[in-house]
Amino acid sequence: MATRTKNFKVVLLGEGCVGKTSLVLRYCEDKFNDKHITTLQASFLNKKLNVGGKRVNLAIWDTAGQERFHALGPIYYRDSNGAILVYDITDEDSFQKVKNWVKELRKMLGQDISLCIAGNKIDLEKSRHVSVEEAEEYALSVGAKHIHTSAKLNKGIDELFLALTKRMLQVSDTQSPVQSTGNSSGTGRGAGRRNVVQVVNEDEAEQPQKSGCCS
Ligand code: G3D
Ligand code: MG
Repeated sequence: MATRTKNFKVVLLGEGCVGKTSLVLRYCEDKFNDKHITTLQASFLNKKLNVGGKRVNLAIWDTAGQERFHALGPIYYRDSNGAILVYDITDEDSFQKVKNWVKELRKMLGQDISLCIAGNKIDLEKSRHVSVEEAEEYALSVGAKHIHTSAKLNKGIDELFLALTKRMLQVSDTQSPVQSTGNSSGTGRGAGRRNVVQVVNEDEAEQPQKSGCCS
């Protein structure tokens, strides 16, 4: 049983337009600026990896923009083993949002959830508005790993998911075998297939959908 695949649920959280979907698509499908799904649903992609001889299957959950309507609740992140909190290094507000998400996750899920903070869009370094020192100090203070990424240039993304996976493995090693298999509802299906799950209330789904993201 020691070689059994570990299934982990990972959620991406952060303000709209910081690059969450781009990071997931780059990591799982090596694509950038692909057409995103535009329904008010969340989806997850599976990614298999091998860490120090351990087989891991990540179910990586991405929102479809509910965060823009403040319509993303515990139903999205419940049962998560790990979370990636994404901000845009050119947008100070998006970094403040990360702090709110960390507070909420710690309150709802405690220390069992592993956290990584991604400072995305480092290809736009000249327009940086969040200081590296502040971001790294903050991450350290909440027990999260901080990593700089660019979905555009494919920088830091493997490192980001690997760092999170190592942390989740550490946590699962200290738990009982039953708990260590992680969430089962979001994992174990065909790799590479997009899995779509309704996670918002019907009245929220009535709200208008912006077609472009950041304009
Ligand atoms: P979200 O899922 O967090 O809402 P998206 O964010 O992945 O939809 O990305 C929002 C916009 O940021 C997209 O631009 C996307 O191309 C851009 N983006 C994502 N990652 C990077 C990055 O690393 N560098 C740069 N320069 N841009 C990035 P559009 O124009 O399609 O809205
Ligand atoms: Mg998105």
